[in-house]
Amino acid sequence: MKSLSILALGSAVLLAACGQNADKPDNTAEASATMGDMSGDMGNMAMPAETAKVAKGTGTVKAIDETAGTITLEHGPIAEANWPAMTMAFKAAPALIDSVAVGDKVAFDLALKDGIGEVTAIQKQ
Ligand SMILES: [Cu+2]
Repeated sequence: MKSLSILALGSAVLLAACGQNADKPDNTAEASATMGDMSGDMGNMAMPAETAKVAKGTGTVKAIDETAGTITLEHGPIAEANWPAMTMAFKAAPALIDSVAVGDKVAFDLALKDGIGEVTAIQKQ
């Protein structure tokens, strides 16, 4: 009888301990920190391969911002990005920005990531 009740007591304590562990704020924080790290790593590795695609477009240079590293293009529809014609600013490398002027009609390549396009090539037409 004695040993039985010790066993029962023992498992009750174990169960309580388990419940406590699961609800411990420390555990939760650890778990979400790990999740955050994982998704950060996955994001870095997976995004370029998964979502970067190249789109081609034509348009007119409306503005150039060398400080921000952007070219504003009034561009025609870009099917690859599901974009209608519009005017918007794109990131671009300094060499590309220097190669065009406001008012130029241009053909350009875009690298598309997460719905954001970066000009990777641009030629005056
Ligand atoms: Cu656009």
